[in-house]
Amino acid sequence: METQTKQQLFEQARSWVLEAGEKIRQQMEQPFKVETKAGPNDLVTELDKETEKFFVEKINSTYPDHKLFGEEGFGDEIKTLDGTVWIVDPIDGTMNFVHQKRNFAISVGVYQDGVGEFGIIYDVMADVLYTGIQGEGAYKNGKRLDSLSKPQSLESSILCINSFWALRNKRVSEEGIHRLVEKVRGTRSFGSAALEFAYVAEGIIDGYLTMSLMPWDIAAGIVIVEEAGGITTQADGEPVNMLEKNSILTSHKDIHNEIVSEYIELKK
Ligand code: 2AM
Ligand code: CA
Ligand code: CA
Ligand code: CA
Repeated sequence: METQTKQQLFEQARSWVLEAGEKIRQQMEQPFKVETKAGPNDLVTELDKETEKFFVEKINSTYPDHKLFGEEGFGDEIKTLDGTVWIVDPIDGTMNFVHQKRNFAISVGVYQDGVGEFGIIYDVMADVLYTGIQGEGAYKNGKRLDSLSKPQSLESSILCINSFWALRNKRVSEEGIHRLVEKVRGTRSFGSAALEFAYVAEGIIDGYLTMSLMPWDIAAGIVIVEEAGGITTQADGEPVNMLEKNSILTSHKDIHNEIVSEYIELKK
């Protein structure tokens, strides 16, 4: 993608994200249907579906050769990342959306032949837009994010970690996670993977560790964190696969390797 084209595509994506956010803010004033998907904790609403359809229609009519890979399945069936692929989570943090009416985001990552060109994460109720364009930096409402260039230690870090870690699990040693929670300054859990990535990029949390995220949860965040100077891998330090479910550690560069090598022990 040529620079000019990438910038134009970014501007188009940004304006659609803001438009979709405005629609959500308007429509959430009216009653909307809430359903469950895989289980009682896995919610989806009419607005998740409508928002994804909004992107599908915009992209199909404007860029018919682009593909859309989205959570609610109205886009394309994606088997490879060849060409231009929009990886979209129409509402990330649906449980927050339903219960709290805040702390949810629209997440859009645009990938060219598997490489993240730009990411956009929009905190809809706060009206805060996080963006990152490959090679051009990360921004919050247009202001450059640069706090990840300062040194960081694990002792003074805040780590986002969800209650999954407090429960028994088959894949990771709880002992290492308990040591990690004792080591860091504090832990948080915001319930929106996209916002947790954005907060890492902003430097208001120092890392986010979670066992199971899909490509649409992370596509935008990975670009924004990288452009802010951070790093994202699977929890064992391996590269992320953007076509599958991944465990994720996204963080400040100074603490990433220490967490992987000294605290995360995958069970055999
Ligand atoms: P969602 O709201 O788009 O479903 C909650 O901790 C975070 O994890 C949210 O970003 C949420 O995205 C995501 N999430 C929820 N259920 C999930 C699941 N079964 N698998 C992967 N990610 C999930
Ligand atoms: Ca969901
Ligand atoms: Ca999600
Ligand atoms: Ca979602």
